[in-house]
Amino acid sequence: MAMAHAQRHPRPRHPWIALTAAAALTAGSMLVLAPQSSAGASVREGANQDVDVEKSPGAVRAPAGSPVAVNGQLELCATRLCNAQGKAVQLKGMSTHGTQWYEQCLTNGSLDALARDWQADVLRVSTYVQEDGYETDPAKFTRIAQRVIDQAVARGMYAIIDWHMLSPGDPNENTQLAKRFFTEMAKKYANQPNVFYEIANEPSGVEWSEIKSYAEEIIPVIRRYDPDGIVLVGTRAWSSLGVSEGSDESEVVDDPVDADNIMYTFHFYAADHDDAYLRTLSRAADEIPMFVTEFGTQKASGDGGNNFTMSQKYIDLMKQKNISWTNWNYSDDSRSGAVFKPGTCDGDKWTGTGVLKPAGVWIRERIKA
Ligand code: IDC
Repeated sequence: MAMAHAQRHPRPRHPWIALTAAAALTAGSMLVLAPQSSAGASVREGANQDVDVEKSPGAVRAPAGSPVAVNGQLELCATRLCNAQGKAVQLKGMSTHGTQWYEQCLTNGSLDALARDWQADVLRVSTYVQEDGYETDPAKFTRIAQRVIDQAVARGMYAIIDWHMLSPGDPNENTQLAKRFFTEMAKKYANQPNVFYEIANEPSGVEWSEIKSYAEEIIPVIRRYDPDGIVLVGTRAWSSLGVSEGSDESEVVDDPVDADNIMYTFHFYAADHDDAYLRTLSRAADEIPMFVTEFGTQKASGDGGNNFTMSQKYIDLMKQKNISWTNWNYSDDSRSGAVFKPGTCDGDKWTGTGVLKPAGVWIRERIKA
């Protein structure tokens, strides 16, 4: 699948993109040839072949020049996300909407647009647990998530496997389902360097200690099959690091999850979440690894007017501190935060700005930047 896809790519613009990731990993002197500033956004347009990417115990294929070919298996170095060469990277991309509602927005065409036109490094695939999601048909929603993740993998993007628990807000209410889901995911993706496991989208109404114990129950389930996959842990009060329930990052900093190679998530909606939230994220990122797996330029409803001024402050902070991010969401839902104009997902035109709402135009520019 990756091969077939890659053959449609244009000829390399730069001779050095033929450098394979495997060669890059072994030939230190050649590393200077590869762009090091971001997750490889500037090289992927030229991809025209697959290359080997190391992932213990073997190697997998990824399109040359793609984010995964350039950066390989990621890992944590202190509080930063680093690539296989030990260099800090910032991944930027989009989150899907709930796949129970907007699977039709996740096609070969739309994912080509995300990888090539938007030049995204990462796709977050949101499997809701409730609201007609996973709990109604685990096999079906596992199949959908794997189908979409496989398409991201074929394009050399990273993928976040998002267990989109939202209501009820206690992740422990879904522990058995979560174990089933993540066992199947970790088994399937154990040899892929592409995936992150996001084990709890947005806990709410529950103490950090409860989230932490949930994480310490789920992480070994994943690690049994995928020992070096990075796990993303939601934080208290809709992944606000506690701020939306009157707390702050100190509860996590003082009592971190007992596991390696994990990051914590922070979500914000810029028209609601102002400088107090921004400062919390900034402080936290100096102490613990942070990944913004969801944000919007509008209100927390995902709708209403965009606050691009506040959004830019977050974008600047995240760039400065190498905080990776995925924006909510890659669908044509009528709300302002869904990037496509309504009806787009019924057609086959995905590229450019004509199909986008204002938030989509704005976020595409920032992913491409
Ligand atoms: C919203 C969706 C909307 C859906 C609602 C409830 O846009 O269509 O009806 O969820 O499922 C979050 C959540 C995310 C929300 C989003 C916007 O993680 O599921 O999506 N949001 O409200 N946290 C803060 C905002």
